[in-house]
Amino acid sequence: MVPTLEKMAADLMAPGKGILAADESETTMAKRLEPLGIANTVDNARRVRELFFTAPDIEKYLSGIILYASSLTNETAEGVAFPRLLEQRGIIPGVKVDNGHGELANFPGEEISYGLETLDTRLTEYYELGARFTKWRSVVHIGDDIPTITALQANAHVLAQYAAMVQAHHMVPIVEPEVLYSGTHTLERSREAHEVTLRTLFRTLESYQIQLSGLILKASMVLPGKESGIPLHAPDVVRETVAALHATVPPNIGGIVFLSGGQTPAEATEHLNGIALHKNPWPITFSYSRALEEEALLAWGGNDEQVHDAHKAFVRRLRYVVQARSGDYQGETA
Ligand code: 5MM
Repeated sequence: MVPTLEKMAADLMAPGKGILAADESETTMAKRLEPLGIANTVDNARRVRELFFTAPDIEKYLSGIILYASSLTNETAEGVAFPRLLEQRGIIPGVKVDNGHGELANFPGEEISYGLETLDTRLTEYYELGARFTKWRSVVHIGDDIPTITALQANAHVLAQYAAMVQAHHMVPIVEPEVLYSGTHTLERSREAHEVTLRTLFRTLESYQIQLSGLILKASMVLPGKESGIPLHAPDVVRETVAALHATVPPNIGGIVFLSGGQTPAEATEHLNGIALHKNPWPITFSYSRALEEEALLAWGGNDEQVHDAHKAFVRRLRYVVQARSGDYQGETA
């Protein structure tokens, strides 16, 4: 029997687990590898993903992994396709389906995401390759007079059309309206930007008749701008993030997964733990990329002799974030 979208979303939000975002585009992969002295070749990007997907015991911590479309056809050194490997381990393969983003004409400093025109055909192809859920990211910049309502509405319409198409293909859409950490704004300004972004998005999703119980929100946390000079204070981040989400996100969505957005692994873990300690109407968990991968990539350095250390660093962080998603994180103990 084909599971319902609601059940598929619940499987991704399974207690004690979360999602790894391993969906870096070529440009983002270069930013991760080059500082470590690793060449950003197609094979090194494949090796990075093999490193994460073959780590011991990850199925205890991960319900799903988001792949980059071209990595759906990548294989391990032993010749096992990545989606097959994940399925065998009981991890649901997903795929990022936006084609990036770029300038929104007439709205300096704001961007719109791309990819709807070819999405229907690509979804058929990705499903055949093993993907069972999808993710689309749009970005929201905070500046003097931005975000504007027009840019938020334009992006919300794109996210809603994406979600409708994905549900028609019987896959769970993750909608990711990332309010960026970069900037000089205050914590209060970040909360305002989150609230207007999410309110606009959910009004639009409802008007497109999206089945909310079969949809997951990938949310950023409310943070003072990275270049603001304002230090991060965990109780403030947690309080403002919870307030913004409670004020704007309907209680009947499938769940909320958080992105790390440039926080350190420890910050992203501590903040998630604080959010989990609140009484929330939706299940919450992580869908980090950088905060899960950073320590392991540093330990690996592109050297096959360091795979064991890299796996150890990755699984250690997974253990912490899994504790945090239930409010059980006690700090960096081991
Ligand atoms: C891994 O980065 C994802 C893809 O971004 P690009 O298209 O720029 O390569 C991104 O969507 C990611 O899934 C989220 O931003 C969460 O990642 P972080 O590192 O913020 O946890």
